[in-house]
Order: sequence, then structure tokens, then C-alpha cells
Amino acid sequence: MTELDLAIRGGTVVTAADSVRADIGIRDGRIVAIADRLEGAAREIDATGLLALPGGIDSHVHIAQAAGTGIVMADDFASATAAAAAGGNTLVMPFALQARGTSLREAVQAYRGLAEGRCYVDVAMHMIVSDASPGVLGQELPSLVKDGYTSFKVFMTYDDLVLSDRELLQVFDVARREGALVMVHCEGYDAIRFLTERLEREGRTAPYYHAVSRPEIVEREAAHRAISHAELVDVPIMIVHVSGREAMEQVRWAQARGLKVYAETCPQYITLTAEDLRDAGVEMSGAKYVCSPPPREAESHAAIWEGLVQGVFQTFSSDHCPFRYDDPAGKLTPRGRTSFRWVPNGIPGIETRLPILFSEGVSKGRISLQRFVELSSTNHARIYGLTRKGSIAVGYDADIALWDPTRRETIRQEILHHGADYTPWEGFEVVGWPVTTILRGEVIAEAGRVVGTPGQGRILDRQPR
Ligand code: DUC
Ligand code: ZN
Ligand code: ZN
Repeated sequence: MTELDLAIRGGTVVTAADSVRADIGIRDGRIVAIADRLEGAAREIDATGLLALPGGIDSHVHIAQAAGTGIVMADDFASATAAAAAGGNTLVMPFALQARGTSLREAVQAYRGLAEGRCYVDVAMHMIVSDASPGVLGQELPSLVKDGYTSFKVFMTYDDLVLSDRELLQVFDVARREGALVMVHCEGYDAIRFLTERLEREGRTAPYYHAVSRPEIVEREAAHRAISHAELVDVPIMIVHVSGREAMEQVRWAQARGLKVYAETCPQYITLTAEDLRDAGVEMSGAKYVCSPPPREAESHAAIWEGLVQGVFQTFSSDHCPFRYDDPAGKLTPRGRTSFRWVPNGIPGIETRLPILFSEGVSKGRISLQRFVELSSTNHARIYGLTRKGSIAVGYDADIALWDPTRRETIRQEILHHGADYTPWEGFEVVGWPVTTILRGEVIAEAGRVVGTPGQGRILDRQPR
């Protein structure tokens, strides 16, 4: 056997199935051996006392996305993927956003152009379909799915993105025919509008009222509607960013009926609450936490854990959607002071997703290491068709994160690499930290520093399903 390029020695190798103390041998970017003891490697990493986990896959991130007049997203592909690498990830899945009335294929090409040559971790693109016109449904969408863009997101809210029920059914029908997976943002447009207008009439316009304008009922109703439409058309769907008990129970109900309904949740729904949206001393400070769906009541965290433990959720993603706080092109946009309705929706989280799940889940004894690996990597690869990704096995890409399971860290903006100027988890204490991230056999982040190069991350082409 020719010499290994790299041997990772002495760590505990964890997959979704098991844990075993073993060396990992890597050649040409792939795992070629897992054994008790491997000899003959050009380079070695001593992983004694560390866990070797599959590199994190974050299948729901927004990067460099067009975000409305005068609003700029805080991350480009370089900063977002550098932050991802530092946070133990080796692959992220952002969206190519189709603006209504424009070509979906051109959107895909434009976002690929933004990513090309700039990424520190691998990237596989989803699409956002905002325009269910005959040309999109009849030609563009089927041909893009055939080209390997096998997942896309649709919205049940937002003026510029919302699809009507008929359009949702039409899009689901294309997905069924072409074998694509539809990710659904479940919040009901009309109910949110009704509540927003009423709150504004009452002068309740501070960031906190964002949460009041989008209560759990609104998410539950939309989740039920999306599930019903999916059943009607007989197509699998992924309900993204489930925030609390109400929507979680809709998913559980659908799964119990045998429907192919997948679900995702995110760190904000096990750690933050609607109270975080209240201005704390400083006017508009609650804007830092404005995201959709909004964080719920503290009791809701237990419901999300129930879903994580019972297998209602298959993926745990960040929904990274970063805006700078102290910036007129970000959370402090002048219009945002007139109403919560104009505060850009989204929070940064690409770098903190994994430590939060590890600490709150594994270190606190709520989930096993195997479940952590499933939720953070393996299931993302399986569901979105990422071959040779999401596990540590011979033949797989050598995408590995070495974790110190006992390391205590306090999340602070100053240690992060994202483009935002704050983190919603400032001061949050965790146990367990990713210390080295390896992409196709090359170290891309270690000891809190990003050491890879832009362009090392590839834009992956997926196979039609
Ligand atoms: N939905 C997302 O998935 N991300 C940010 C904002 C939103 O509404
Ligand atoms: Zn969404
Ligand atoms: Zn999102």
C-alpha cells in the first residue's frame, strides 16, 4: 500500500452508528483506512483525547443574498465559509435566490459566480423559487433539477416571496415529477399581515412585537397546510426551522400517518426566547434577535428537545442569515425604527451551531454522540444527496472535525469569524469545542484560526435523485 498522506492517530471515531478508538488513514483527500494502528503516513495528527466526527454539514444558510432595498447581508462566501470552517463544518448549503420575474437559472449562475474561488468549505446550492410562472414550472425548474439542483425552498410568507396555495401545489407537483425535495418556510402570510397591521395601529412597533406578529398558531396553520398539500400531491417535503411545540406536533402527526415529511430545527429554538427581542436598556437592541420564525417561550425548548430525541427532526441547521447590528444597512436600518416590520429578519449562527448542539445536547446528556452526528452531518448528506459526505468511512471524503469534548468556552463575538458585528449568544457557555477542521485531508481551521485558503472549498454538483 502506498504511503498515506495523513494519519489521524488515537482519536475516537464517531459515526451515526457507533464510536470506536481508531486511526484514520487518508490519501488523495479520501479516507482509505480505519484501523487500530496505521503506519507510514507523510503527516500525522495526534488526536489522543479527541473525538473525530464527520465534518459538520449545515444545510440551511443564507450567504450574500439580496436582502431588500438598502439592506446588505453581513457575509460574503469567503467570510461565511471561513466562519463555518472555524465552527467545525466542512460543507454548507446556501440558496440561490430567484427574484420574482427573473430567471431561476440566471440566479443559480449568479450565486455560483459569487461563490467560485472564495470558499473555505464545500458548498452545494439550493434554490429559492419565488416565481411559479409557466416558464419556471415548465422549463427552468425541471431542467435545473435534472442538472442536480435537487432541493429548493418556497415561502408561505413575505410580500416578495410568498406563493399562493395553488402555486405551492404546482411547485410540489414539479418536485414530485422531477424527484426534488421542497423545503417549506411555514408561516401564514395573511395572518401575519393582519396581526402586523393591528399592532402598528396600536403603536406597538418595537422589535419585540415581531414575535407577537408571528405566534406559533401562524406557524402551525402553515405547517398543516403545507403537509396537506404535500399529501395531496404525494411529494416529500422538508419543513425548515421548526420553532416550537405547535409545528413540531404537526410534523409528528404527519410522520405518524406515514407521510414523507422531514423537519429541521435550529439553535435559536433551544436557547433563545421571545423575551430576547425586548429592548434591553438600549433602544432597538431587540433587533439583534429578530428572525423568522421568532424564538418562542422558554417551555418551547423542551418541545424541540422532545422532537430531537424522538426523531421528529432529521436535521439541525443554523439558518445563518446575518446582518450587522450597528449599521444602517443592517438591523439599525432607519425604517426599522418606525416598525419591526422593516427590521431585516435573520441572525448569524454558522459558527456557533455545532458547539451549541454539542453542549446542550451531548454534554448535558440529552442526546448521544451518534444522534449528534446524525443531526449535524449524516442526515444532511443523506437527505440532500451529497455522496461521500457526512460519515467517516472508507471511500468517503476526508471531511473531519476533531472535537475536544471537555473544553469549556464562552461564545463571544471577538472569537468568531463571521461578518456580523455581534452574536446572539454573547456570553453563552459551552462544554465541547471543535479544535481542528479537516477538508478532504487538509487542515482548514485549527486552534481558533482559519488556515485554509479561499477556493479550497469546492462547489459541488449533485446527481439527480
Ligand atoms: N427564513 C429563513 O429561512 N431565514 C431567514 C429569514 C426567513 O424568513
Ligand atoms: Zn425561512
Ligand atoms: Zn433561512
